[in-house]
Amino acid sequence: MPTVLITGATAGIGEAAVHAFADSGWHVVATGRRADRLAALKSDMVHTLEFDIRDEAARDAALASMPEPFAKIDLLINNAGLARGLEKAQDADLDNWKTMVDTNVTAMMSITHKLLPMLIKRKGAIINLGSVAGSYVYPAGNVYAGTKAFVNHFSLALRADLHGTGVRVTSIEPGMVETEFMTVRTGGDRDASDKLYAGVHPMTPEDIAETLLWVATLPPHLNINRLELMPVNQDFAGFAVHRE
Ligand code: NDP
Ligand code: 8X3
Repeated sequence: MPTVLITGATAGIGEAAVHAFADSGWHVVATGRRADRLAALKSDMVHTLEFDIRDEAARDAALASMPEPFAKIDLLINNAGLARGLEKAQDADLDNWKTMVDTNVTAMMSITHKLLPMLIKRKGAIINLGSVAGSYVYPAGNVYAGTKAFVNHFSLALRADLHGTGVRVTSIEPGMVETEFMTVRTGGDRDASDKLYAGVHPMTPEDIAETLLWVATLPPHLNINRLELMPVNQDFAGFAVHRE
């Protein structure tokens, strides 16, 4: 069976994806920082690697330690990512901006660069977690939206470069999925998270995991380029007009 490496596997979409792929017989390499969460995922089908995705030396040491059959990656799911802060640009914390760029952009492209030779050799696949925020902006989305626009577009650019190699590339671009996303964004405010999702009937991490598995198991001649998903109760309309 093939092997998938899933970044950000300790919560939300990544964690649900670990279960979906392992339950379908895939070998899974699950990565993240929280050791206790990783320990809970470990099984015959799931090998875990603990590292901060921004730390290239730690990442490379972890990747070099992988036993067979986990060492040969067929599918990279770039899922690790976060939003920090809900302030408008003029009030935002620059450190939050840097954390988002370092994680969502720099670390994501770096692990992709690292694994590309293996993925090409194995005619594998890459699935990136972009976002609707990368296509439709909203107030206080600022740098998070910018990083996800990068992910959405980098996926298309990768696809162009990998044309002819047999490597498939997909950008998955969800709207609201109830995970730890909002709790992380607000620095631990569970109430804010509960309020955001209340009455929305948001998508679940399992909805997205099922989509990831579906994309990954399509016949090898078929490439989903990009896929945008939203809860029915979320919408992308709404140009703001300021009247003087
Ligand atoms: P969660 O906060 O629930 O999970 C985020 C995961 O990313 C965790 O496993 C976390 O692991 C990992 N992560 C964050 N920073 C680092 C780091 N520096 N090093 C290693 N791992 C890291 O969020 P979601 O499941 O919602 O988000 C997953 C992806 O989906 C993100 O890229 C997000 O932008 C995207 N997305 C989310 C949407 C949503 O509405 N929830 C919608 C659209 C896209 P740990 O803390 O253990 O390191
Ligand atoms: C997060 C999606 O709609 O909450 O990437 O901004 S949304």
